[in-house]
Amino acid sequence: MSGKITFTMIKPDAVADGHIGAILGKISEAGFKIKALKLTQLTEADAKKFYEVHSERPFYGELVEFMSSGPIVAAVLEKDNAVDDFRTVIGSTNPAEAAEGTIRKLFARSIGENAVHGSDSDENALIEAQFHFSGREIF
Ligand code: 3AN
Repeated sequence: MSGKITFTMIKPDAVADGHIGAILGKISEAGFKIKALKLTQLTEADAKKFYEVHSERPFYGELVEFMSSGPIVAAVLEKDNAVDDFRTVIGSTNPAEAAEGTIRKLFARSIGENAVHGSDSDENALIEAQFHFSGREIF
């Protein structure tokens, strides 16, 4: 699967704001195939582990609290060049700086509550997919 998959979450802000359908639509229109999908909620411990690489950053506590504050949609997506192409589709971390038409420009509330997660490398895409899904949940 390496090079062809990425992992995403529709974050609690976008789920609460009713954007699940619209975001999945943008993902499909951009040519990604859904390999795994679920509505779920991270515990505080899950969010701490998932974002461990950011544990020294000043926003870590806020990020963990936000990401465990409500339901999310987790998904594994497949496409050639999936990681980079998906980061283009979601846009910059800060929605104020995100390109027109990107998911964050359209749906994010702020830099912290920024609608979607996208893996930053092929290696992390696999780790993140396996964090959320068992083998029998990925098709
Ligand atoms: P990206 O999600 O675009 O890869 P990262 O990996 O730098 O961005 O940050 C991970 C997450 O941390 C972001 N999606 C966002 O929710 C949060 N975050 C990043 N920078 C900030 C910030 N300056 N203030 C608050 N939250 C932030």
